[in-house]
Amino acid sequence: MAANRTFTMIKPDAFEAGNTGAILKMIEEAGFKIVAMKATQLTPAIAGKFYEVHKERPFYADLCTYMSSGPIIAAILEKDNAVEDYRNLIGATNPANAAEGTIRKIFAKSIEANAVHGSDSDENAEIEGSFFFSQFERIG
Ligand code: IDP
Ligand code: MG
Repeated sequence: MAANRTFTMIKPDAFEAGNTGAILKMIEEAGFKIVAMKATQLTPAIAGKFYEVHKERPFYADLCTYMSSGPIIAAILEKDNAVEDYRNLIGATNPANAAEGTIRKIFAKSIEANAVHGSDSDENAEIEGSFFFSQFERIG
């Protein structure tokens, strides 16, 4: 996956609340192109694998339960400087600390149920995008 791409999920809280369309609108209006997208639901085991880097953190078990609690949207987004620009669009992990106008400030319910995922590096964007999408499920 090229360095101008990032990976996102619309998490169960935002999907359940019917905020998928509003979040995708913000993403497109910020200049990101959707180059892969699907609706799916993670099993606890798949969520555990996706968040394996956090397995020693105290919130890991709850996070895996939460992330498998309902449907999500997974997508690959393309834009110059995609990883950094998308992290700026979504805002801080804890919505209480997120800047005004960011996706998490507007839609997140808590530090755990924080509406969206965004990759934190080009390397992880590649790993995470490939975790969800084969080369035939994405544009380019
Ligand atoms: P990020 O999603 O902003 O990159 P990470 O530190 O990578 O934040 O954490 C991954 C996810 O784990 C967060 O998006 C959130 O859902 C959850 N999380 C992070 N910190 C906490 C916490 O202190 N309590 C509960 N859940 C947390
Ligand atoms: Mg992270």
